[in-house]
Amino acid sequence: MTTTDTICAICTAPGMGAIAVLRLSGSEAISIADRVFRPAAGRWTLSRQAPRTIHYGTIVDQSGAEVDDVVVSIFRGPRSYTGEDTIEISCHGSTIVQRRVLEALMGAGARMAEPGEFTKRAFVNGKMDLSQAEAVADMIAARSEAARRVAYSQMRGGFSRQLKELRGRLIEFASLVELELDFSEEDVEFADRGELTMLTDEISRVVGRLADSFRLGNAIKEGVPTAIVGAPNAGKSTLLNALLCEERSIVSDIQGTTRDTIEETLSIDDLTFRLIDTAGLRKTDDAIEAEGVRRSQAAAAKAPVVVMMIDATAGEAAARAAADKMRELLRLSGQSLIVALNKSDACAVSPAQWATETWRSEVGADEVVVMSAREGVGVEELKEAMSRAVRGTGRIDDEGVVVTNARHYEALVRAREALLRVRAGLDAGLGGELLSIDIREATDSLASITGEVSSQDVLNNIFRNFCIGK
Ligand SMILES: Nc1nc2c(ncn2[C@@H]2O[C@H](COP(=O)(O)OP(=O)(O)OP(=O)(O)O)[C@@H](O)[C@H]2O)c(=O)[nH]1
Ligand SMILES: [Mg+2]
Repeated sequence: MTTTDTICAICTAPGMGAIAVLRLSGSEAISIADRVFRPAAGRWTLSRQAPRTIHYGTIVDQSGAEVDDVVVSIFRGPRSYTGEDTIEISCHGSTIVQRRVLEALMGAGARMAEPGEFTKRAFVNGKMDLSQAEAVADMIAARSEAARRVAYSQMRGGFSRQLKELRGRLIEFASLVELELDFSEEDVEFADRGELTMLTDEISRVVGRLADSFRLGNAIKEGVPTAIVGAPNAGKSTLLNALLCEERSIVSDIQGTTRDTIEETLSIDDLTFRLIDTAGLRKTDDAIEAEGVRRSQAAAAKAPVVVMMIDATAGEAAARAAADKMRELLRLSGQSLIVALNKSDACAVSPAQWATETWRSEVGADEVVVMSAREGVGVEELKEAMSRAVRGTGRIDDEGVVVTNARHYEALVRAREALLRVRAGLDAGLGGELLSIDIREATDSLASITGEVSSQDVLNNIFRNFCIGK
């Protein structure tokens, strides 16, 4: 990718909507547009028009044939998205119209943009930092209100500001420590070790909090995998249907009805859950069912939230035995476990009588919900428990910065480890040379998030995952 030629792309999704937008960016953007644009009235060129004005006219192809009536907006660098001269063309929405306009632009000298190339240019030209550029992709892909909110806050730079400030303070110390090295003969300390310890602790706390928010952030961005597991006939498929308010999964009184995992998304408040109905867990000789059981185990192992369905009609002891058996089969670790005591409508004694707080902690569940999936009783309570399982104590509000990007998370973890080494070094009274290596590693890791330090490979990798036209 060079950043000197002029690029063009269709920015809207193909074949949808009344109007589509194409974009041209680069030093020749306006003159290329002039080659294909005829004003509706008069004889003038876009090149002579003021920036940030819009103009009505016709696109003509290389042979002079009229293609469509359009509206053209003019932006001159650096006051544009990419920081370069940019033209936006709004034409009619059909795929064929869009393609003909694009062909006309390429015929006039523009090159087709690569994925993310507009945003990459914006980054290269200093219009935004790397984490903001990545947030643009998240914004486009946002599937829930929570995902939109965290992407928007990152795009506006909330995340970058905090990191830049922390990094700035660390760099000051790094320079002082490095200055000491120049005076090593004289045994001076420019960097106050007490202050450096306090700063290291403070930054570790912030970096640690950001890194810890990734679990929630990633769940918000991708949707939270939530496995519904349990013995055959516990009512798992009935629950899936009740949550979705549709007959998605086959329900029957035959054990082993569900054989393959079924996945559907569900929004609760502003979160997206990826519900996975699984095959009932039991030992079986049927090869297909056995494969289903294996898939159930795999789904539960990967899901951060597990809803364990138990048929509660046989009473307390049987429910506890079922929970124990399933925990053993699933080997859960680190997941939020919600035990749903189902079929309360058919219970002689309501499970609410025996499913106390003590019972909950004895079966090792984070939450217990008494419900009847068939009658729709307790479904709302279960949704609330699922929502709590994801949010935990972490809050996503307008101010709360949540890390949603795996690359940022890894950089934060590296920074946290380096800071721990700095702290250990300070405690051990290590010399400046050794301290400064770890301080530099921490500042470089933080800088890689905003792109102040980044390799070409990393950049290419990031922008490759964008859509074309952004
Ligand atoms: N009384 C009562 N019956 C229920 C309830 N939920 C499910 N059932 C019944 O229990 C039987 C099994 O339900 P499913 O939803 O197919 O159970 P499953 O856990 O998906 O079973 P497998 O797919 O075989 O593992 C069906 O006859 C349902 O109608 C409930 O809340 N109350
Ligand atoms: Mg089922």
